[in-house]
Amino acid sequence: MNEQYRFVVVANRLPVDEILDDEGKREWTRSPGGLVSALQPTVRARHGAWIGWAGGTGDAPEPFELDGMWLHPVALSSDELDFYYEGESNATIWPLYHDAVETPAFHRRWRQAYWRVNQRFAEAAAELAAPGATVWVHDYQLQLVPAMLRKLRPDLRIGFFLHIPFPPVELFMQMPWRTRVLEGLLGADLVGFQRPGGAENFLRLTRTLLGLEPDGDHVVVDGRTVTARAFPISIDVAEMEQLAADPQIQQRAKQLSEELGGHRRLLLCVDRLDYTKGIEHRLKAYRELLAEGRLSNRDVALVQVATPSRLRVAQYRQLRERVEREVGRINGEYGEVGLAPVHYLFRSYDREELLALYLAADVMLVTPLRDGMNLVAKEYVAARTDNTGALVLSEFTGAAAELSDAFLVNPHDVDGLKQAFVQALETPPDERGARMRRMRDQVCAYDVTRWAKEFLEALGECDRTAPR
Ligand code: ADQ
Repeated sequence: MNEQYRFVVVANRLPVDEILDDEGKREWTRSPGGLVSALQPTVRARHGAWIGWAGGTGDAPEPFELDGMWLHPVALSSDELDFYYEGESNATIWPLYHDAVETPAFHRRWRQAYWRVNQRFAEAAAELAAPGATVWVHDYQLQLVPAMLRKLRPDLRIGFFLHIPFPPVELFMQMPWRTRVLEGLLGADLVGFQRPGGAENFLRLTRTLLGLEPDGDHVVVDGRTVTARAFPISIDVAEMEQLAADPQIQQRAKQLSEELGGHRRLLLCVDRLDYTKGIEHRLKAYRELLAEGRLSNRDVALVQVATPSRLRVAQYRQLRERVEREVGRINGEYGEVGLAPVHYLFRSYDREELLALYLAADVMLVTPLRDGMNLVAKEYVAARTDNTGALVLSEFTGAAAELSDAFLVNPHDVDGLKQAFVQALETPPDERGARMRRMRDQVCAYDVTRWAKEFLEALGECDRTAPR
């Protein structure tokens, strides 16, 4: 029998990126990101493994060790990439769970691929987990894994964390295979959400769909107790602060400000190019402010970093076209030579350049139509170690519950957005500083390590027997 592990993480992606060396030989580097930094010490300490897709199609690479983690790639065929990943995960579940801000598409062959791939992940976990091990399953691509895994291995302690919002009952009911998803999640001992509202929606559904009787934060199903609670995810604060203190990054931030014209104030937006992020509403508000003369391209510049994302999905390609047309329109109508009102950067950045942008930004605009948490907002706050800067934040992000000192907005209200942009720029430095200090206290007190620790402690404490 192969080696088994006391702690297993199951996520759609492995925490690595493939690079080819000069001779075309494959190498792996750890992908940056809070989740990996939070989980790696735990994986290591518990002699653990991580199961996930490595990125390509066809046969999966052989399992390997990296930075103290045992990484176990799961294969996807190119049809499965189309149907399980781009179809069911990103064109059905993603829009539905984000308030259906884009219309979800429902196709039987997509969901069949989703079932098949979830079964593959569950089987890999069943094989790798030691007797009585803890398995932590992540996110909307793998909602059936908890029940599938429990069937194979009832001895395991299974946790599930959903990184995106869990929708209200009325929306969830649109899913043609809604009962199966719910039962899939109920295979876990602990189901974690970003916000208490997600846990409430989930527990309410167990009553509506399955006739169960949720009680407080748990529900009894098939003689087992399943707990549902909120664990708001956070960021690696120490990493942010360390980068913010780096003289080279500070120098780069100065250089960025000078390149924008020195005195011009910088409004920064950093999003994956996704229709949930409210990019179009934000650009419209900015265009109207320029049109009305309330802002001028001589005094401000907006930098929109748009990370390429899911470009094989039609809705994402169309969004890209609309955003790029709007940026062209704004620059065409309100720009001058050397003074573009919008700087649009369609690419990924390393952490250093992102940090330099955070340090250079006078105001950060984070205005999604719906977002499970939004780590960009927390990263910006963590990076502002001198308590300068201002955050405009959508009420519809998970982060808004913790960052109530931001300039909170309803992103559907264009006049409200305009008001908030101007207010964030014009509020006196004292008040901006006080707001930032309170937000920093909040983010620093609850970082991603604490998030992981609290989830795993709660999972360890789950009493899995039904109350008598
Ligand atoms: P995302 O929707 O991807 O995450 P977010 O939480 O903002 O959104 O995380 C994005 C991450 O990517 C941040 O760490 C950011 O720094 C980084 N990033 C963005 N643009 C980049 C660029 N151009 N170059 C390099 N890095 C970039 C999902 C959910 C969120 C939830 C997270 C974590 O949608 O609601 O907060 O998972 O649970």
